[in-house]
Amino acid sequence: MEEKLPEDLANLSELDEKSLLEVLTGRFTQNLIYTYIGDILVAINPFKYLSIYEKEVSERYKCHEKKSLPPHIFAVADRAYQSMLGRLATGPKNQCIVISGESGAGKTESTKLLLRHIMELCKANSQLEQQILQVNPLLEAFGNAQTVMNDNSSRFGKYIQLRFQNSSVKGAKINEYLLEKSRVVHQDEGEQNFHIFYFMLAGISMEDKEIYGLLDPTRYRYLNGRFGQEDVVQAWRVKYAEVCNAMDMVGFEEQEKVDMMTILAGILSLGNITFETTDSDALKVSEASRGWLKATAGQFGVQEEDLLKSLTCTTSVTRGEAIQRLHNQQQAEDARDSIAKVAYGRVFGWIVSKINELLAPKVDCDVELNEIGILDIFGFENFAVNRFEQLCINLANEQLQYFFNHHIFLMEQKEYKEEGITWETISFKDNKPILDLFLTKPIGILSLLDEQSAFPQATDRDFVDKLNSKFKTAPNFEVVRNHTPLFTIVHYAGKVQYNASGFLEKNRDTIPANIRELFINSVTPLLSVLFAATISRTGTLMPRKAKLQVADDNFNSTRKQSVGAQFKHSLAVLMEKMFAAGPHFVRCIKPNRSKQPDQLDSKLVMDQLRYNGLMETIRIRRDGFSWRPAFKEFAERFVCSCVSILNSTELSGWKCGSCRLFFKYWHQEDLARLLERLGRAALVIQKNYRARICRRRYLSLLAEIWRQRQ
Ligand code: AOV
Ligand code: MG
Repeated sequence: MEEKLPEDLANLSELDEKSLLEVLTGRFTQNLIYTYIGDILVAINPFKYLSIYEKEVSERYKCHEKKSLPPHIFAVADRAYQSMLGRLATGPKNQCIVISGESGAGKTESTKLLLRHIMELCKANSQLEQQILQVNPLLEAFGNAQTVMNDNSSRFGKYIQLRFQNSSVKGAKINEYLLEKSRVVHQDEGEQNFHIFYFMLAGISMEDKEIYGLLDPTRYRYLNGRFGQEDVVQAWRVKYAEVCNAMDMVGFEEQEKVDMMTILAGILSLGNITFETTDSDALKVSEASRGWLKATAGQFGVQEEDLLKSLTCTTSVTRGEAIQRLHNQQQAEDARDSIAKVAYGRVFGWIVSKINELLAPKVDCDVELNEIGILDIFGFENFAVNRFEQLCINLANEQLQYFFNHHIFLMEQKEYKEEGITWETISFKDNKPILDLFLTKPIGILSLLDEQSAFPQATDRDFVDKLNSKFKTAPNFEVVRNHTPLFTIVHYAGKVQYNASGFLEKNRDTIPANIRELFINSVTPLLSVLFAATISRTGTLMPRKAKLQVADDNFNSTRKQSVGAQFKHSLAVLMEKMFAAGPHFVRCIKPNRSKQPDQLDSKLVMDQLRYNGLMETIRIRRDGFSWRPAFKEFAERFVCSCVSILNSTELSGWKCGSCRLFFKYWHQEDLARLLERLGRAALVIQKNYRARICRRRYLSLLAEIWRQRQ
């Protein structure tokens, strides 16, 4: 017989790290990857298929009582959905599900399961449901890639908002954050470019290959990774068919798909263009890559001379006069890579905006829509070399950890204090100082980076020197003495050393001035649209006049926002939205670094439990009160003097403050069930109560109903 291990860590009688780890390990070895801490779900990545996601399972988790079934990701979806419908409590209607965990911990898989279950719950009309479910494979193909930490690593962050009218889904909207464009032109050892390139090369028919001008995959400089193994290629082939299918389902037009693939082919050819200097020191495209230049021009639908010009010289306009400056070899290579990055970034942004257009709710504008948002970002990263992208990714993770801390520890304990509830304060690792280190004005890391980025002559070294002098005594910053511009930040999830080479350039994200002209004149319809219009961060395609802020537009560099500033802004907007919603938390844990099933590395898991603050979370869920309705809110829902109604039930363990009640997380469900059972009787009572019927009679009626229920 297998030992029955607790499903809810908040019920642990003995609470220490050792017993916590024992329970989780014990459950993991029995393939029980989900465990609750009260209303929070802990999920350990199994790295293998488990038969716990079948249709029958998802049926059981519909409108169920949490206690009646084992912990499950579907239960989180169910709870978010019921909360949105106001069935559990009268909190905010909009909900957000926040999934956190380091790279490879299982966030994206969890997101897909949540989405799937929510679609089941709302019995979506089949076409819209299919469209919404197809969004993920599409975005993953273009926005995910193999890294050393995760074979399907999200290289962008996304917030999926499902929009509902009452109980039925009406549409969806995606916000995307900071695609790691640099991956298009460079991948570290053991990593790959975005999936779509491999899928396309493996899956495309011979005929289409010719049409798009694609050659053997091994010939492309921009592509890392082995192509030989037939099983891998076969899997990519299947994926390519899936992507094509997803595009059809979501509603992309044939021409748009063709254009998209042609642009991708163009990016690959572009990467093969190399340069050399002639004896007379002039720069030219190397003999061997003349063919690639021609191919690229064809694929991008532009004139070969124009393409050549934008690679080999810069045109700047000073007082109405166009001045041309020839590039050196390095500058030409940088120009080539910037074109590839900007083109890919635009295609990705366009896909998102197109999805948003196609999935926008088709309802009258005065109809009230409620929302469930699911946040799936790139997890915390610590590679051998950490660059600007890792800095932004880790900042986003700090922000999420702060959101968690704020909800779980700060808000809750503040209310105990305000309302005079006897409470022994639970301390937690507050990461606010790290957030401040990044975000405060005028001397946070991002502001200093912007300041340096504004000086054309400043170098990455200057930036690090500035950091060193400003933050040498800051608690979460460590100076690194080295020839390379390095610095270390002690994040909530561990120390990360950053290499600042390229920070200024990436933060400015400039593109050669004549690139836009080049692409606007492209005969490929999609390319000219991408560069004639601007895709806003919110995902809609807008005319340039209505332009908000877009990372890679640098036609007017003085007014353009830096990548860092923009990211900071979009995080702030996201947080505002999330703070206004009812939160649900899923904490993903990675069991081992080698992506193996049935292996749990105790130290690795313990580290994650610690930095996630899970011990403290258990304590607060065990001893604390996670549901704290104000008297009015409670009375409106349960219609009466709160205390007398509660006394007439057999609920125990709740407390009464000066203007709100304090409940354990399970009380919410008990009361919701009671309310439901009251059914019609409650309606009668409610009416009578409003008619100021004798209160005593009302109470006895209620007590009667409660007794019957037992
Ligand atoms: P992540 O989203 O948290 O990393 P993923 O969700 O991509 O991590 O999970 C990584 C891999 O773990 C997946 O590709 C699956 O092979 C496996 N996996 C995760 N969850 C499950 C599950 N419930 N059942 C079976 N296999 C699972 V990153 O995006 O890198 O931060 O940026
Ligand atoms: Mg992911």
